[in-house]
Amino acid sequence: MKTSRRTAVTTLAAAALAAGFPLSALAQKKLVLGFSQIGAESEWRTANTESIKSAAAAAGIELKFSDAQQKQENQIKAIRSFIAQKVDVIAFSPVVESGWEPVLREAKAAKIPVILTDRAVNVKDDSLWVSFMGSDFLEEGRKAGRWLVEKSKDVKGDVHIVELQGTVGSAPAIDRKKGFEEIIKADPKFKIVRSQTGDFTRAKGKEVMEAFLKAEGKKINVLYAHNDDMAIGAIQAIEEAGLKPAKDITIISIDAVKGAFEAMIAGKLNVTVECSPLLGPQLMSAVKDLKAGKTLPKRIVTEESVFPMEVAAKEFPNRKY
Ligand code: GYE
Repeated sequence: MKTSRRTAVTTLAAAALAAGFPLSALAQKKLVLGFSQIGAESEWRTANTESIKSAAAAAGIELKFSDAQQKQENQIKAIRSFIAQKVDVIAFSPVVESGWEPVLREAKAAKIPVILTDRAVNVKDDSLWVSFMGSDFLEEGRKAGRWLVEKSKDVKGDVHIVELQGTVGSAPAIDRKKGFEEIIKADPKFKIVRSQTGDFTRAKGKEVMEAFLKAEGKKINVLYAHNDDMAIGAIQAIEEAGLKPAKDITIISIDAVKGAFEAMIAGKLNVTVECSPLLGPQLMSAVKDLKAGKTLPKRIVTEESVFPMEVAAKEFPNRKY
């Protein structure tokens, strides 16, 4: 005979009572969320981690948090350990897009729902994850491109652009490049003369910008950095080369972290495209909805704006990350 859900619950309650557990303990059984974070490569990431930890605490969800130090293999290990611990829900921010099928299939076989936060995966079978919440990176790249097109509308000659890409193979690096190129290709005066990864960090951003400056020198008109941290590192390299950031070289970046606002207020960064890391509250309500039997939307997109340096001082007090 099939046991109905009600009978099963009553039996569980009876067992709990017999074992000396107060019933309230059962009712209060905490939801457990396993979260695999990429690392701590940027100001954005630190704010994202903080948002997830504080939202879990506020929602009364037990968080098993694991830092992968930018390595996919560590993320896979963490997800396997969450499966072994039978957590209720797994969420993770995938460092790169590819290579997730096997571990996602293991989670599915264990009937543990997986939510993607921040970055997407590239898998053929979409049933391997239930929802993806985060920004539209393609649109962020387009916004950066549109700002540049508008800013350069009176420029007649070539506009030489150097690009600092994010982590190779990551969704934001792929899409921010694509979205930007899609817009600037409408006018052949825009030329990307160098493009290399700075791995989303300040140190790498500085190092690669030094190399760009050595190779191209004063030919560089624009720097497009896939995140603020790399732009901030590059600003140092530009100053050390005796040039004026935001004047001799126009600088565009993405994230809109506080460090970018400080750089804009100091007159060293021209514009930042917003990408919000504050995904914690949204993630916790999704976890609760899932456990209440609700179906989540497959895609939850974060709303964001563009902040040019002219509005930086006014906006700064409102910034939460
Ligand atoms: O832009 C960058 C971080 O995935 C959106 O990762 C995120 C990116 C963010 O390291 O600063």
